[in-house]
Amino acid sequence: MRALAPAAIAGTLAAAVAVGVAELVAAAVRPESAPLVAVGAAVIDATPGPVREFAVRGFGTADKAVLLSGILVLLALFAAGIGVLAVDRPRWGLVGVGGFGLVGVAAVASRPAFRLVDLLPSVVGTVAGGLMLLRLRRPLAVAVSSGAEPSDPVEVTEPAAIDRRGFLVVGGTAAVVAGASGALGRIWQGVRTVAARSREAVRLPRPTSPAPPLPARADLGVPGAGPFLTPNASFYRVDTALVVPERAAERWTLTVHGMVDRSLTLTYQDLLGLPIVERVVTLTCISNEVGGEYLGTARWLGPLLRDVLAGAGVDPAADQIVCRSSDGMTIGTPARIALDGRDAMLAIGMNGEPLPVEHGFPVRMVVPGLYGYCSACKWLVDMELTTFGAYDAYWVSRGWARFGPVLTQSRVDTPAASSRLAPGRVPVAGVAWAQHRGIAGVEVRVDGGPWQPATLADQASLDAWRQWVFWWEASPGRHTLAVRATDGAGALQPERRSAPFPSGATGWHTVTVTVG
Ligand SMILES: Nc1nc2c(c(=O)[nH]1)N[C@H]1C(S)=C(S)[C@@H](COP(=O)(O)O)O[C@H]1N2
Ligand SMILES: [Mo]
Repeated sequence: MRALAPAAIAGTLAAAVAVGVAELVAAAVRPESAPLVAVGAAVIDATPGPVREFAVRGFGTADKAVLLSGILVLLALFAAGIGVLAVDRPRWGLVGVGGFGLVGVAAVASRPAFRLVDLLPSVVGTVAGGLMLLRLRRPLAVAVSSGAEPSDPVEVTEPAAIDRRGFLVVGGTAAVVAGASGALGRIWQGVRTVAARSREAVRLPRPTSPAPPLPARADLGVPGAGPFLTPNASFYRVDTALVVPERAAERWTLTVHGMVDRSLTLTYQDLLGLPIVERVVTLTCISNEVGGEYLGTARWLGPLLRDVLAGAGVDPAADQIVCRSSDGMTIGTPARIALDGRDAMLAIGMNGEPLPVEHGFPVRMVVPGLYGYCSACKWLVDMELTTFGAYDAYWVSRGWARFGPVLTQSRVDTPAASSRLAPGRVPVAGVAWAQHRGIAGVEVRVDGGPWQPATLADQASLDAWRQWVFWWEASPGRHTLAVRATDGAGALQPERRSAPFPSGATGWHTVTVTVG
C-alpha cells in the first residue's frame, strides 16, 4: 500500500517516455511507424462497420483525436499498474513494458505498407520506457524497503526525504524527456512532408476539355447557405488515415493489372500525356446522415478512367475495379458504372490547385454518382481488374453494401435548426443532390401543410448538387420546415428514415425554428 501513488506515477512516466521517444524516432523513419498511430489504425480496422458508423456520428470530425486520446488514457492506466508491480517485482515490471512493446510491434507490423524499419520506433521506445521504469524505481524501492524495516530508525527517517527528492528529480527529468521528445517528434513529422514539397512543385496542365462555365445562377448566394463550389480548406474529409500517406508526384506510379490484356505501370508524367478533362462533381460520403455535412462540390482535373484503362485492355468479365492506396486501403468500384460513359476520372487537381495532400495527393479517383467508399480512392497507387465474386474491398468486408449509388437527398442550410428568426419574408435555402441523375424539383413543407415548390438554381451539371430557395412568410411561433427532392429520373426522395449503414441514409431533412 505504501508509495502506491509514486509507483503509479513512475509507471505512467515510463510509458510517456516510451511514447515520446517512439514519436521522435518515427519522425526519422516515417510517421506511420509511430506505435501509437499504428495501434489506432489497427483499432480502426478491427472496428465493425456499424460501430464505426456510431463512432463517426458520436465524435464528428474529431473522431481521430478522440481515438488517440482514448488509447493514451488506457495506456496510462495500464502503465500505472505496471509501475506498482515493478516496485517489488522489477522483472515483472519489465515484462509488462515488453508486453506493451509487443502490442506496438504487432500493430505496426499489421499495417499494409509495413517495412522492417517501421519497428524501430516501437523497439527504441520500449527500451527507453524499460530503462526509465528501472531508474524511477530506485528511489521508490529504497523508500519502500525503509518502510518495510521499521526496526532500523536511520533508514526510516533519512533516506525517505532524500528519496522523495531523488524521485522528483528523476521523475521531473522523465516528464521533460517525454514531453520534449513527443512534441519534437510531432513537429518534425509535420515539417518533413515529402508530399507537401512535391505538391508545391506541381504545375497543373490546361484541360483539353474544360468544365463548361458555371451558369450565372448556379449559386443563389443566399446568406447562410454555402457556396456552390466548396473551398478545398472546408471540403469534408473522411478516411481511415491517422497520418496522411505521403507520396511525391515524381516518384508516384500506378500499376494496372488483373483481368487485363497487359499490365501497365504509369507515372504522373504518363497521366499528363493523356487528354485532361475538368469536371464539376459533388462527392458524397455514405456515412452522411440526413442533413449532414459529409459532402462537397469541387472542380476536378485529370484524365478519364477509360483513357487510363484503354492501354491495358480490360476483360469484359471484370466487373470490379479494386483501387489500392499507398496506405493499403482498398476500394472496389463497379466497372460497369465507372465505364458507362460518365466522367469517372483520376483527379490530380481540385478547384484549380494540385490535389491537397489530405484529399489524396498525388492522384485519386472520382466517379460521379457513387459514394466515396466505393469509388473515390485517395492516394491511389494500384488498380486491379477483378470480380465482385472474387474479392471484397475494405468496407464491403465490414458489412457495407457491395457498391452504393448516391441516393437522392436534400438539405436545409438556412435557417439553422433551432434558430430564432424575426417574423416576415425569410429565405429557406439549401442543396439537393442525385449525382448523374440530376435534380428536377425541390419542395418545402411548413408545419405539415401542403408541399410547395422551391425555386431551383441553374443546374451546373447532372453530377453536381443543385441549390434551391423557398421564400417563406414566417409568422410568430414554433415552425417545422421539411424539404424533399425529385431526381432527374422522376423519383421522389423517400420519406422513410434509415441509417447510413449499409446503403446510405434515407428520409426527409427537417428543421424546427422559433419566429418572433
Ligand atoms: N485511401 C483512402 N481513400 C478513401 C478513403 C479512405 O479511408 N482511404 N475514404 C473514402 C471515403 S469513405 C470517402 S467518402 C471519400 C472522402 O474523400 P475526401 O476526404 O476527399 O472528402 O474518400 C474515399 N477514399
Ligand atoms: Mo465515405
